[in-house]
Amino acid sequence: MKALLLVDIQNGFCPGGNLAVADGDAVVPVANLLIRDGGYDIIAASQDWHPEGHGSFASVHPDKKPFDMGELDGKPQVMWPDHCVQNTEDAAFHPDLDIAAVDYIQRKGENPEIDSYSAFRDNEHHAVTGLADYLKQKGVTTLDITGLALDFCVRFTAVDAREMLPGVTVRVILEGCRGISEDGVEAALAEMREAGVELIDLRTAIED
Ligand code: VGL
Ligand code: ZN
Repeated sequence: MKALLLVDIQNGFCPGGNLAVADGDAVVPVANLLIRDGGYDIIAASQDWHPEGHGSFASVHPDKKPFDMGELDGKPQVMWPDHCVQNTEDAAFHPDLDIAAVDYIQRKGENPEIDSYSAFRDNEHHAVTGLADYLKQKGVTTLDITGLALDFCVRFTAVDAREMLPGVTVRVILEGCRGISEDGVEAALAEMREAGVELIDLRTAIED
């Protein structure tokens, strides 16, 4: 069983969004091509879904501005601009993404006290989402991951997939990802490789 997981392909991470990733919308046609031609049995998508005043927002920390380092729940935390607030346009999937083809949507980041880059669990590993159980129950053997942002949510999701889905081949399709910072992307690629994540191109994803 081959599954595709589309990470946070939302307006907020695309040009014009509140936490825009450079060229973020370039991942949309790649995702749509994978949906159409990738031969996937299952297609899942994650959606960053924060309540107003989420603790990761710089705006709730009087001494912080966006992209400063701060603390959340006593742990180091990047202070983000307000983004992907529940039921806003910023949190909606990109309008060109073929969302009708998606079988399962995993929302995350709903707890105001803790951030959740990974679609599988929060950053402190206190609570898991339903995604791992869903994929296990479907008998997934290969999980291909792509989306935004490569150095945050794609990275944490792919590393967690290796840990939480033993025996599953986990691959990240790089053409379908864009990152927030160059250094972050370098570190993310190294960490994913170290964790046994395969970094592949679009052609490989479609052909096998
Ligand atoms: C993300 C930062 C904050 C992401 C989500 O989707 O990569 N990054 N929230
Ligand atoms: Zn977020």
